[in-house]
Amino acid sequence: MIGVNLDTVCAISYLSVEYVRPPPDQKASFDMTDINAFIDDKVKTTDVFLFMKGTPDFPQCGFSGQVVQILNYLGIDYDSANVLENDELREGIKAYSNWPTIPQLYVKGEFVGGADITREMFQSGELQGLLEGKGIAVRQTA
Ligand SMILES: N[C@@H](CCC(=O)N[C@@H](CS)C(=O)NCC(=O)O)C(=O)O
Repeated sequence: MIGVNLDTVCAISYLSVEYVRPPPDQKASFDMTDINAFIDDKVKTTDVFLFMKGTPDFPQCGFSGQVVQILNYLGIDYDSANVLENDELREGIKAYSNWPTIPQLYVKGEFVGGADITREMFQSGELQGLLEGKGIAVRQTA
């Protein structure tokens, strides 16, 4: 099988998203004047929150899809926000975490990491330990 670079997958899926994105007047809006407050509220009131490209049912980037797969495999209850729907959110989450890329996974208000960190923590069992340590039920262990 020919190896596929995930950056390329992400770039391709991103381009297709841009292509189908509705014109600005139809663009979805979070209706939030203070994006920082919105992010702060989401990560502090939801046990597990994922900022991603696309949705859990339809990830629009390979990296976001990887984190979704891990969370689903572990049977975690989580909520998510699609940064492709809102440029303020897309930039705001990077500033909030001081982390330059998406996806971004939060557990009980704590930034865990992006796709690489989440995957490494999952493979080592550290992610399961972190979740269980915070009282979050994990269905599967690696
Ligand atoms: N190595 C990163 C991969 C994620 C990544 O590189 N994301 C890029 C491309 S999808 C990104 O968010 N770029 C900034 C942006 O699109 O706003 C991780 O572990 O999460």
